[in-house]
Amino acid sequence: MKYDHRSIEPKWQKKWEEKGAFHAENGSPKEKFYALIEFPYPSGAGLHVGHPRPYIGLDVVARKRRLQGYNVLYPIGWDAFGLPAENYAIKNHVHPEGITRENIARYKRQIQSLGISFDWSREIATIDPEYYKWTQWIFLQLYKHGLAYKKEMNVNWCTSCKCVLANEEVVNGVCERCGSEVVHKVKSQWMLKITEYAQRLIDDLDKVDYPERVRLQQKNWIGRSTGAEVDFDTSAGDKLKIYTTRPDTLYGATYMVISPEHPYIEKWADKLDNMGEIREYQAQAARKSDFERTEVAKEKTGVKLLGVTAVNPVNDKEIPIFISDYVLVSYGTGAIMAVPAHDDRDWDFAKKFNLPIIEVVKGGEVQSAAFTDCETGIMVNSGILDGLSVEDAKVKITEFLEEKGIGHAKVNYKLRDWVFSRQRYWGEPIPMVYCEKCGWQPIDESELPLRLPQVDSYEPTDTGESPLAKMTDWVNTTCPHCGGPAKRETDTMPQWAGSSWYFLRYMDPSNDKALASKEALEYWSPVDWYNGGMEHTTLHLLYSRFWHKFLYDIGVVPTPEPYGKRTSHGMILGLNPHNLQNLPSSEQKKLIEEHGSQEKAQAALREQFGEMADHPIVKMSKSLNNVVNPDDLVEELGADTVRLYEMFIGDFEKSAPWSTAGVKGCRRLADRYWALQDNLIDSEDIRPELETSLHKAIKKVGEDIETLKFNTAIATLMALINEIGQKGKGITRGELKIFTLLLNPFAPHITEEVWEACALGEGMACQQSWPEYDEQKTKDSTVEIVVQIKGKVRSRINVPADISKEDALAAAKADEKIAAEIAGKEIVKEIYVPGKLVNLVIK
Ligand code: ANZ
Ligand code: ZN
Repeated sequence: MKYDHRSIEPKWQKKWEEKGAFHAENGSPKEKFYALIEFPYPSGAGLHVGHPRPYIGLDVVARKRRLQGYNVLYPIGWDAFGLPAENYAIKNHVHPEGITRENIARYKRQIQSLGISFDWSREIATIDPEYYKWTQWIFLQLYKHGLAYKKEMNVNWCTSCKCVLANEEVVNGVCERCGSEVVHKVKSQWMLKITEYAQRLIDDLDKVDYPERVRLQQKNWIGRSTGAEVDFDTSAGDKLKIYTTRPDTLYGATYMVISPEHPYIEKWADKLDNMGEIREYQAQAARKSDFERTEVAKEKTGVKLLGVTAVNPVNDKEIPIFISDYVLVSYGTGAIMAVPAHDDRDWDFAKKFNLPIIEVVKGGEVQSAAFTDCETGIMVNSGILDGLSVEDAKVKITEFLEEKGIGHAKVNYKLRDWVFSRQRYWGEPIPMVYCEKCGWQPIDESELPLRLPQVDSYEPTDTGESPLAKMTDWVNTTCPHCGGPAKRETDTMPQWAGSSWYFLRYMDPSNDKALASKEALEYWSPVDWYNGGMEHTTLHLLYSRFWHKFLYDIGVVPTPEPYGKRTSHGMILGLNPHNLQNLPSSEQKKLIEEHGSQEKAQAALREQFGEMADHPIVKMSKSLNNVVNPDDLVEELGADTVRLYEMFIGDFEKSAPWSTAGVKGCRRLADRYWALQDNLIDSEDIRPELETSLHKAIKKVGEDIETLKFNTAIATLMALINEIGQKGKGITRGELKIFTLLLNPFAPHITEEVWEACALGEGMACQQSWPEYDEQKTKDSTVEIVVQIKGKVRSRINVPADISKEDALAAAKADEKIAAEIAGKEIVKEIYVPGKLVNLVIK
């Protein structure tokens, strides 16, 4: 019989769906297991082979858990609002919903063709009004609990998306999405108080099983620091409050810096003699990103305030105040005391503006460089702190400041509140209205969902108004509070809104009374295993933990954390078509000839295509035209082969380059497995010669799946099939059963077909039990021992593991090579190390 994946795969996909094989059951008495992948954003480019890697990985886990008797929930849906669809719609004059639905249909067909055991009966899309009703409902609860507020803000503005970005969406000063320049703009924005949860978001990382790198990234992003706030007197009469992590260095503070946006500048305007210069500097700073402004290496700039000075409270010295862009308005108090001897930026600034540098911690050469590695030194030039360790000095100075009423200990976080407004069309409407009399008012919950109206044009505007602002019929409404005229909010929610709670909806996807029923939430929470990309660590993963904690606080969800365990997959990479070694050999030759050498040819490519050309292997992307679409491979070699390869390609947690030759190698495993049917022995027995290998394989494959070592699990199955082949005597039904079940999570279609064709048991393979192993039987019954003569290895022999010393020595001497060497010689010493070696000393 021929292995015809083209008929087998659709056949089983249909059967599974008909039988509801992967439908999770709410409230089943079975133990539950909730596996989650980050639901896809259905982009216009369709699925490439990198996308399904995490879906297949957790599918292997989910399928194994079902075989182990769990009630498994493994759902999927669509994160379907967002800019790319909207931008495409603008360009092509179509509606974003239409093209999003088309993209969803294509993604769905592609994912289904891979036989992933998703429970399709629970499919959701964030753009469905029945779904976003609850996204809006959560927003209203946040508002009612004081966690959503509107504020005039200096925000990040992407010049190309024409839209506000959250801090997390600005990467190295450019838009995370499109790579364009990000500038600052003052706008009134809806904000969510994630900062109120900063400490709990750190603390509760101890409650969950996350990879260390994820935990660290979240902690660093939240950026807790401890220090003090100190008030400095100024000649203007106002106290200038600063935040410092090093109050111990107060005696070394020789000047102060306030951020160019600090409110005192306006307040002091009539006292300052150089307002013109200051205003010019403010304008210059506004054009820079925070990233640019705080870069250590950057040339320091600033303007000294003429007319207002400050006083260092510990020594009553008069010190100047500057404005400089390296101090951010959004962190701490927007003002610092500068300690040039022990801070790099302050040092650079002091050198440039010729300010005194006073050493206060012993150990550096502070006139030639800042001595910053000084957390453990001894204080000098510091009055009451002299001679103390830094640690003790921190305590003492804080006490001193508190006694004097001019300062106190303070914890600070880098985390900022979450900018939640987007001036775009394709998102959830924010369910708020503005009344001249009553201010911002939430709409009544009974009016949810607040549907996104149809508009004629989605063009974003340079003024920063959402396209919805033009829909006067929709915008004009009545105030829920006084009944007078009011206007709807025209900004929409960011793409991160719908994904902040979607895993809850899967638990009870068609509930119209609540986001999910209490029973469903009790039964399924928390997600047991969540796999997703590292790029979401400080975005989605943090946002959704925040929303979940809030929902926990108001009694909606039963657990403080949404996800018990998090893992992260590596990316699948493609060949860089701009790298010399990936060019067709004729072109390579031509280029090398033209430029004189391989290096020069590559340099020319770099010249043309940029730095990136030097990397032979890069992220798959449409622009590089190195994207591999799984559809052709599924058609040609089968979904099972593609699945096997995706799992075999390398360590799941690391990135790996795609290789089409590698896919074919995995097809061979499928072919050899298929061929086992030809030599089926009609016996349920496990033959002794295969027993150890089978038990070992059950153990290894099972453990490897749990630790995401899918590649070595498959390698084990490959080795086992080799061994079966070598023994050359076919396979018993009992043995084939075990092999089939071990292979099933990886290659579900072919294993179902073999299960059925060979009548290996009642029902489908996916309904069986995961095979069990006997620890005793995983131990080799024979061991290989080394035979040495005078300490040199001369041969290796196989002996029973429990062999006696006499028998081992006899077996060694009987070995052909050894027998020849010892013939006619006298053996003066015989050593046996059990299970390891025999050493014969001869004369
Ligand atoms: C005096 C000092 C002495 C400082 C010293 C550092 C070293 P982290 O640790 O990241 O929380 N700072 C405070 N507010 C700032 C702002 N709005 N913009 C830029 N820098 C600001 O950083 C806290 C330190 O960064 C503070 O401690 C302050 O400089 C500076 F040897 O105060 B330090
Ligand atoms: Zn009103």
